[in-house]
Amino acid sequence: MTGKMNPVSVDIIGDIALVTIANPPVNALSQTVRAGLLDTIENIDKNRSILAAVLICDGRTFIAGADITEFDKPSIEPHLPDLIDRLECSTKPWVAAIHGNALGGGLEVALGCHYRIADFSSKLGFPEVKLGLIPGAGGTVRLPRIVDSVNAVSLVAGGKPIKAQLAAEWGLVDLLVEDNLKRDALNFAQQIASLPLPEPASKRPLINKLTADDWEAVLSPVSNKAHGQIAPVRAAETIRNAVEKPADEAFAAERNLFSELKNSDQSRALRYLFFAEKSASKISGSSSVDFMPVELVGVIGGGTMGTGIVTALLLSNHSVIMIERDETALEKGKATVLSYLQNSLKRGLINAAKHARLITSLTGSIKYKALANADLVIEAVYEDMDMKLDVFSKLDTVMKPDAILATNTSYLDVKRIAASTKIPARVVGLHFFSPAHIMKLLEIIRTDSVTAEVLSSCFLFAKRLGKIAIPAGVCEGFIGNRIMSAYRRECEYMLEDGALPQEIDDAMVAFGFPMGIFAMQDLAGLDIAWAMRKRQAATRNSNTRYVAIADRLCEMGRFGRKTGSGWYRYDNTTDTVVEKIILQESALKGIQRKSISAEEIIERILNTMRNEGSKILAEKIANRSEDIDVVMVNGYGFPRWRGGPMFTGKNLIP
Ligand code: T1G
Repeated sequence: MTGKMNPVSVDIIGDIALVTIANPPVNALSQTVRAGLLDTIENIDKNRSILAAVLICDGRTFIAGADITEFDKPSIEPHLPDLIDRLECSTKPWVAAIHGNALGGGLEVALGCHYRIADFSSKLGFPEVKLGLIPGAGGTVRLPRIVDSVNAVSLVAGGKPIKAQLAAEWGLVDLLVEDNLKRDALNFAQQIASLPLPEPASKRPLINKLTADDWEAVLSPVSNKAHGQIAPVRAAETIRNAVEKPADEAFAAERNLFSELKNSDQSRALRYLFFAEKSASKISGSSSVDFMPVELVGVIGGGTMGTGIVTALLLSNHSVIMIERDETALEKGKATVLSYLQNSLKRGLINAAKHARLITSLTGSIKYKALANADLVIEAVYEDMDMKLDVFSKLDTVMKPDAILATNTSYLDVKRIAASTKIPARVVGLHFFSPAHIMKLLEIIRTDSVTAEVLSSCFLFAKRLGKIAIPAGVCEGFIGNRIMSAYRRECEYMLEDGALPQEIDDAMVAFGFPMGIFAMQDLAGLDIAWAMRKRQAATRNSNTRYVAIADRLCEMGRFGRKTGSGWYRYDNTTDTVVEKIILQESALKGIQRKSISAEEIIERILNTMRNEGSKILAEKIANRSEDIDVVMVNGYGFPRWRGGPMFTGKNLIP
C-alpha cells in the first residue's frame, strides 16, 4: 500500500489475526480499504501460523457500506464483488465482529465472512434501495443461502435495517455478545479455528424455495408500496433470481442490474438528496461560535403542534414544561402527549424504562413564571399575530436573559415578533411540521437581529431532535409554505383554465406525490387559508389574478374532510357542486376552458416551484437550491426519487 495511510491494520493475537478497519467516520469501503483488505486476506492465507481471522472496525460502527462518494467516479480495483469472492474463498475462517451498523457493502463483506457475531445494539441491513440501488457485491445471492427467502426480500427490498437480535433469530448472526465485542470475537475465533472450514455462503444450498404463488404474495406488496420507485421492485426480483438461478448467473444478473441502477435518474436523485440532507444538518456558523445548552424547554400551547413538539422534545431526552391557558386545556394537552408516548412504546421505538422516564420529564403549568429556568421556549399557539405578540410579551418578563425564544409560526413575520421583545437577538423561528414528533423537517428562521450563537444552538438542538434543519430567512411562508402557496395558486389557475381537481390530483399522484394538492387541502382544512385570504383581501394587489373558487366552497361551509366535503365529497355521494362553481368562475372571467394534459399539469407545477425557488434564492431566503429540495421532499411530499423541484430542473428528469 503506497501513498495513503493503510486503513486496514493487523494484530496477531496467538494464532488469531485481528484485522481492524479504521476509515472514519463510518468505515466506508473506499478503494484504500478494499485494497488493504485484499492484501490482508492474501497475507493471512499465506501465514501458516494464523488459524483464523477476526474483522472488526474502529470508531462507532462496523462498515456502513460502499463509499457513496465514489459512485460518480470511475470504479477502481479491487472491485468489491471480487474482494468478497476472494474473502469467502480464504483458506482460513473469518469472523465478522459487528457493532454499530453493518449496512450495504458492509453487510455483504460480513456475508463473505464464514461467521458473524454482533453486539446487541448493532443493526444490519441493506439500505441501498434508499439510494435507488440494490446490493451489488453478491449480497442478494449469499443472503437467501443464509436466511429465509421471504426475510431476504424484506431486508433487501424494504431497505430498513434490523436489530441484531432479530438477525440472530434469522440466522444472519451466529452469536450475540453483550459488552466486549473484541474479546468475545477473539474467543469465538479461537473456538472455531480448529473446526472444518464452513462452506462459502455462495456455495451453500438455499434456505428455502418458494412457489410461484409464494413469490406473488411476496412481490406484490413490494410493488404496491414502491409508488414509482424502481429499486425496491428490482431488488425483490433479484432475490427471486438468486433463488431460482444458479449462483454464477445470479451474481452476473445482480452486477448488471446494479450498474444499470447506479446510472439511473432515480439513483442519481436519491444520492443527491442523501448528501444534500447530510450537508444541510451540518451545524452552520464558525467553530468559534459558542453553543447555548438546551436541556429544559418550555412549550406554549397544548394543541396539535404543541403536543407534537413536546413529544419530540421528550423523545430526545429534554425536560419539558407545557404551558396552557387553564387546567382543562393543560390536562388535555398532557393526555395527548402521553398517548403519543404510549404509541411509541407500543411500536417498540422506546422501551418501558425510557417510557417511564420520559413521563417524569414532562411537567405543566398555567403560569408563565414556571419557565424561569427554561433554556428555550417554543411558542405554538394559534396562527394569529396579536395572540403571538401577547405570548412573547409575557415571555419577556419571565425568561432568563440568555434563554432562546422561538415561535413555531408557519408563515407570520418573525421579525415583527422579535422586534416586540426586549432582546430581539434571542428570538428565532422554529417551524415544525405536523405531526412534529414524526416529521423530520424543521425550518430554522433567522432574523437580522438573531445572534450566530442562538442560531448555532438551534441547529445543535435540531440535530439532537433528529431533525433535518434548514435555515430560512423571513418572508411569508419561508421556503416550503411559500412554494406550496405558489403552486397551489397555479393549480387553481388551471381549474379556471380547464382542469378539474381530480385531474390535477391524479397527475400529481402519478408523478409520485402521496396525494394531490386538493386532497391535501381537504385533509388540512380549507378554513385556515380562507381566514388568511380574508385578512389579506384589503391589501391584495388587484392586478394579480385571483381565483375565488375556494372562497365559494368555504362560504358554503365546505371546509374539507372535517365537514364532510370540500374540494371533494366524503359521503360517497356524487358531487356536482365543485365542477359547477368552477365552470361559473371560468365563465365570469370569460375564460374559454380547454382540457389540460397530465404532462402539462406537472410541467406547470414544476415550473412554478422552480420559479418561486429561484426567487427564494435571489432574495437569500434559502442559502442553497439543495435546501429547497430537502424542504420540498421532507415536508411537502415531493417524491424523493425525483430529487426535488430544483434538481429536476437541473437534470431535466422527465
Ligand atoms: N459513503 C460515504 N460517506 C458516508 C456513507 C457512505 N456509505 N455513509 C455515511 N457517510 C458520511 C455522511 O455523508 C457524513 O459525512 C458522515 O459519513 C457521517 O454520516 C456496494 C452499493 C451509517 C446510519 O446507504 O445511513 O453499500 O457530513 O451523519 O447519523 O452493494 O450515515 O460527516 O461529511 O449519517 O451516525 C449503503 C448510508 C451504501 C449507509 C450513520 N450504505 N449512511 O449515521 O452519521 S451503497 C448506506 C447512513 C452500498 C453495496 C452498496 C448513515 C449511518 P459528513 P451521518 P450517522
